[in-house]
Amino acid sequence: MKVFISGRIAQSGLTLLKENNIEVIQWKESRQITASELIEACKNVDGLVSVGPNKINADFLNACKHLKVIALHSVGFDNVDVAEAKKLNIPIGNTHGVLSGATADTAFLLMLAVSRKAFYLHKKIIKGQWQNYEPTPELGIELNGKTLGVFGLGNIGLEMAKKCIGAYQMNVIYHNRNQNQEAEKEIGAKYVSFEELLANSDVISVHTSLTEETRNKFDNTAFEQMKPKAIFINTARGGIHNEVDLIAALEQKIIWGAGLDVTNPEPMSADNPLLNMESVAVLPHIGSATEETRSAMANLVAKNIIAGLNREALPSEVAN
Ligand code: 8YV
Repeated sequence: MKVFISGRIAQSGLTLLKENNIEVIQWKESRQITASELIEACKNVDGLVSVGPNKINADFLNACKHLKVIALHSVGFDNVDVAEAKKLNIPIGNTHGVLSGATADTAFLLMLAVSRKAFYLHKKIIKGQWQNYEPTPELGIELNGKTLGVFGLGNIGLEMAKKCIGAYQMNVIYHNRNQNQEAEKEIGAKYVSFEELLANSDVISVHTSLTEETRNKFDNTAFEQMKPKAIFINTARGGIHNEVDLIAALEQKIIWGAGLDVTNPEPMSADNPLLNMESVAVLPHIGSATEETRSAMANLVAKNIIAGLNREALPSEVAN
């Protein structure tokens, strides 16, 4: 059996595939593979490990119909036409569960960095602007006892909420498509409407999938309903916020700050005005990028491939 991997994954996953006598063909260039190159590479293989934002759309799936399984090296599956894959009987695996802690760490890191303007102040030192001691330089804001609003209380949102409760005794409210009663019981989170989430949160952290329903959800209208001291954090997908509206909201001080691990588009260009703002922190989509988590992701990807090639249920399959 042959599997194509469209990028780099941790060695543990490669080893597992090889131990199962699966031949691996890997995309090794630093640039992202193009749509036509991906089709070409997948025409004669049995499985695909999709690393990065490859479009697994109807065109791709119909050109590579004989694929027995596609394993995403991500929990997000917004690039995949899941209904078409189902029609063609190609199971789609993802890395659900194994990256929640690392991604929540990234959200927490951004929240704290924004609240103390850390990235901006770091840049000032690099520019030689730390000249003397100032008792009131660019002041931050504290998080203790504040309200965290989670948009999308699933595994990652729950981990973020737990960190905020543990570190700062934050009060947690959330908005979801469906109420998460288990999480309500576990951490005492309170379900609120989207409007209430906007109006009452000191920090809003986005942990939902990108769908037609959530695309551009945080736009001008949403930012205007937030508190003037609110911090907006997004570690989910850049498409969930409108970047032009976010820049305007920060410039006009409609909200206080923003921490982004995901942008729209990605990569963000170096001249983006967000990068020069005081209460903004941006990271290059590294939510799950730790040695431990990337190794767990590679293992799960390999297990999904092995199960799919054996026509068994995948350990982590994207539900249709
Ligand atoms: C990975 C992610 O970015 O899981 C996701 O949905 O966005 C990340 O963990 C990434 O896709 C690495 O391939």
